[in-house]
Amino acid sequence: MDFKSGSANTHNIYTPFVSPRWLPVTPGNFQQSKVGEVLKLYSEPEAKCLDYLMRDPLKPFVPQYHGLVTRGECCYIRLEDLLSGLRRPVIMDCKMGVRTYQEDELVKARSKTTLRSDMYHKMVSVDPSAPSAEEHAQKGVTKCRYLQWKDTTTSTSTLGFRIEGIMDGSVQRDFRKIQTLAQLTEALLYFTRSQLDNLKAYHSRLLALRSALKNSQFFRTHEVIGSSLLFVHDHSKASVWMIDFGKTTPLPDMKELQHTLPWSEGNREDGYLIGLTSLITSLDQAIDVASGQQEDDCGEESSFT
Ligand code: I3P
Repeated sequence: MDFKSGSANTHNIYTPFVSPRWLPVTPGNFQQSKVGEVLKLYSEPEAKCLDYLMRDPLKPFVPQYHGLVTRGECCYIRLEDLLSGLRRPVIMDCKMGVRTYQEDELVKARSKTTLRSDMYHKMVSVDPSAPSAEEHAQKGVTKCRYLQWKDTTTSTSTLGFRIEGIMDGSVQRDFRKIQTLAQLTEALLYFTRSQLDNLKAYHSRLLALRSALKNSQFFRTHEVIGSSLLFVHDHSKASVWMIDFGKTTPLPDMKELQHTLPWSEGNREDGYLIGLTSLITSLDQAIDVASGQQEDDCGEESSFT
């Protein structure tokens, strides 16, 4: 194609660091469109996935895809705006899977050693002892090294997903310390302010998603990397969406994935269902805690009546 397109990135529209609505960090990647639609810079892998998803049982869990549009010299993907009509949405972005780099990225990284100073600095700001002596001397790390480091120091490699950010007026991105289901449950209670209706709505939506994934030809035949589940609630309305397919690719040779198996290089397993199970289990626990809190509150109220 003749127009500029996006790299196979997984940046999403709704987390505020890249949103056209709130402080864009990568403003070129997104554009406002007519009401009810957002435009995301074109990437071929993502457009192909969305096209397929519109004919798959996962369709109700994905923002509706309305084809492509050209603005100036750039091409954009036209997507349903998941926040349309919401007055004060609270958002959580969970990046799914036990790894956030493609097997191809690993292979390329072995032959190409482009150093990223931005990633070196991000690494040092979290843990000054993380880079090797050589990386300190170069003041740079490869992208793959950074992504692998981030995956193993967050819940990605243990729980099969990580919370990338929560937006409730202000943005919070520091969920790196979450390593256990108990800590995840706490984060979910914080995100929903222990509102039982929202917790239950999220829980049943994830159960419905799990059933749809079982019946999905798309899911069986794709390595899903760097894709997020976007949790959105606004007062009582709560829903979850699958977004960001820039690094999701079809498997070669009619191969199919389980999405539950541990990854070893070559098997292309992504651990997506490991992450989904962690989320469902934790939501179960959060519902128990919130129900208990509600009963306590009722008990306290009735003791005064
Ligand atoms: C970014 C994050 C993104 C990645 C991006 C990283 O790190 O890992 O997933 O984009 O790479 O900078 P962080 O969240 O710690 O800031 P992709 O998933 O699209 O590779 P990039 O800077 O090359 O876009």
